[in-house]
Amino acid sequence: MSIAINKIKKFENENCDENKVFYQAMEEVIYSIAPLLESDERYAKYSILERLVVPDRIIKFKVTWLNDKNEIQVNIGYRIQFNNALGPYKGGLRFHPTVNEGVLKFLGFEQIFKNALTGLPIGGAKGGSDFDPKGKSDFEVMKFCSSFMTELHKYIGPRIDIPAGDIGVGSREIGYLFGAYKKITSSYEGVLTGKPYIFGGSFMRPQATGFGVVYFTQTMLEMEGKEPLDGKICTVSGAGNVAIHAIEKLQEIGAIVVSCTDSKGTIYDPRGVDLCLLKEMKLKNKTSLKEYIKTHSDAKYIPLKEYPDGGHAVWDIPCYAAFPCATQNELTDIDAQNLIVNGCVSVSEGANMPSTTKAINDFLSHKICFAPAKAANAGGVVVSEFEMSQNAAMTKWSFEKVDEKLKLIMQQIAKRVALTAKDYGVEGNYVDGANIAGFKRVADAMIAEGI
Ligand code: NDP
Ligand code: 2IT
Repeated sequence: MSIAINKIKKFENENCDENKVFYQAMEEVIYSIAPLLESDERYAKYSILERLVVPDRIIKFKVTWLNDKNEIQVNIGYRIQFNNALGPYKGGLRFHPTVNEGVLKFLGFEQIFKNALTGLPIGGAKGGSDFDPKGKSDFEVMKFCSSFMTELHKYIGPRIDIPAGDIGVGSREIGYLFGAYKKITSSYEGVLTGKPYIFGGSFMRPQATGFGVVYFTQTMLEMEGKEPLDGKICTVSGAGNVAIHAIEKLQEIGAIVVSCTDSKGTIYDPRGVDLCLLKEMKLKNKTSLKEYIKTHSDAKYIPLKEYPDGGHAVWDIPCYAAFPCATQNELTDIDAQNLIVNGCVSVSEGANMPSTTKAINDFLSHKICFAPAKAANAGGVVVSEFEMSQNAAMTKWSFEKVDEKLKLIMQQIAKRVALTAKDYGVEGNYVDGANIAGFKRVADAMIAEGI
């Protein structure tokens, strides 16, 4: 442990406000891999940790675009290419006003280990902009994407770096980004994943992360000797791509999902969330969740600000399994305590790092089955890699084939994580299992590739 603590101290100056989430992600990995660093001196000899925590490059650029009133707007764009030891840089783009270098460093760092856990040949990256697609017209989003790509295209390529979606970036944005790339480079190639199906997208990419987190949870519960999800009450946060498809798969297997959230509040529907309505509201019309109760009088809408104790209403709902699928640090230690007291058995992270460090420690010390993001939400990037394969071979796989392969990989990740935890004396701790297994794969490739 002493080696790991020294490493943390060395990076303490990274802990300025903007870097807090990056530091949080880094600290978790360093603590988890301490036994590995102490048992195998190669990692110190080759300075693997020092090399891993610094991105290969941070690309930062200005994005100027015209709004519908013909006024010039300025945003900042980023691509952080973190590590390509295992394959070309791969990871999403986030368009959200909270995006800054620290947030993207945390997401890019996590992506390295997530991608390693898939067993597929993909490195880690993340990018995005502080641009807020909310309230923008379709033409404004199109103009922004086109300007963003004017700069980004210089740094990406199907064998170099392949961006995809994340918060605020779905198939519409990927479509506009692809169109701009094609126009600038005169080249039709699989440089982005998450494309609409009609021109190079894969079946099931929209569903992949949400379905994957459920497949992972099913395997984890079975391995841990817990009852399966059918007939059980589940809570989900978020109402975006990941949340909606997690709800869809949970309902399909017979679970009763009683919640969803957006940035303004929570819906609690004890009869089970009306998925058709949710899709209509969020995927088509982008309306507030508040509208849900207009047609569902049994459901309750709890505005975010009205929840008094610093916790989040969604984690105070009694459930068998919880699925945080909105954003980072949305589940605090207060929420963890509420879940534990209410008898929750399993927590699976669909979002990236939705649980705070304290919350994770509470779950682990109470023997809650806890599926960490970098393992549980890998389904999205897995199907992204399938999309790359299909594009490279100029072919299309069926929905069933993609689903079957996704399920298999999610089961394999869960088993690899559980086995690694056991091998390192921390049986049942999927956080340490995921960090050690992911780190080992990247680190061994880095050693083999030299400096
Ligand atoms: P979407 O943009 O589709 O949806 C995001 C959802 O989270 C919305 O309901 C949004 O509410 C809510 N949300 C966003 N920011 C906040 C915030 N600061 N506080 C409260 N709620 C918030 O994104 P995705 O569903 O794609 O992504 C959700 C999470 O899953 C993210 O952590 C992402 O990194 C992660 N992820 C996504 C993958 C993918 O394939 N898309 C793959 C793996 C992980 P509102 O609409 O009100 O803003
Ligand atoms: O966090 C993630 O894994 C993603 N946003 C998806 C990345 C990808 O390349 O599909």
